[in-house]
Amino acid sequence: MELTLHDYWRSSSAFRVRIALNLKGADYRGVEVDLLANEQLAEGYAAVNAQKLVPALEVDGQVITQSLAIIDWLDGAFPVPRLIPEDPLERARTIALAQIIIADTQPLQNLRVLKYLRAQFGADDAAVDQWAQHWIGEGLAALEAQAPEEGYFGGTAPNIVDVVLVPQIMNARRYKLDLAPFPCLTRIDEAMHALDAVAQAKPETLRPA
Ligand SMILES: N[C@@H](CCC(=O)N[C@@H](CS)C(=O)NCC(=O)O)C(=O)O
Repeated sequence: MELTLHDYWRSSSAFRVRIALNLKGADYRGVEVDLLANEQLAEGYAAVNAQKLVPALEVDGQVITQSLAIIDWLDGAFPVPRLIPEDPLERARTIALAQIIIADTQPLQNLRVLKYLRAQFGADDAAVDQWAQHWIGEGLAALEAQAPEEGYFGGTAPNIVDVVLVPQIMNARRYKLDLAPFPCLTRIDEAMHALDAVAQAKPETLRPA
């Protein structure tokens, strides 16, 4: 099976998928879509992902978009370790937690949204930081309230919630959010960073300073 990830080193959504691919031990080839150079808006890339976003995973030429769908597919193709539980109730509860980040937090601080705030509403750096801090803080607070006191969201091993948390904490730091109110989340983030799967997927690993 040939896997090609349309990727960008600093993209938090692509970072999720890189962590999942590494946890599964799946071999893949990364192709950079440079978001700062607007390569995601090029006609050629729109043929891969009509939403003009990364990540997109090509599986033997078939494209899967949306990080949640990609991680769900990976669970089917590489069942160990499982990232989304099989049991219907556990599965629903796990996806609900992951969606706090995927659906309700990251989209509000995505590049195109922040660009629009600047271009249409004259937001400056301070206003953009305040916007990002507000929405990331809301999402992390909801997750912290449901976080385990010990171990991962997945128990003794990470699941999709732990996977999507890591890039969101990275973005929280980028927008200078105070992480003191989120002790469980920062503990999990630290544990995740000790894993080789995360170390190999990190933006700094892809693009050393
Ligand atoms: N819901 C999508 C979000 C994808 C997304 O927002 N990707 C960002 C990078 S993290 C992007 O490509 N942004 C380009 C832009 O805003 O123009 C997913 O989970 O895959």
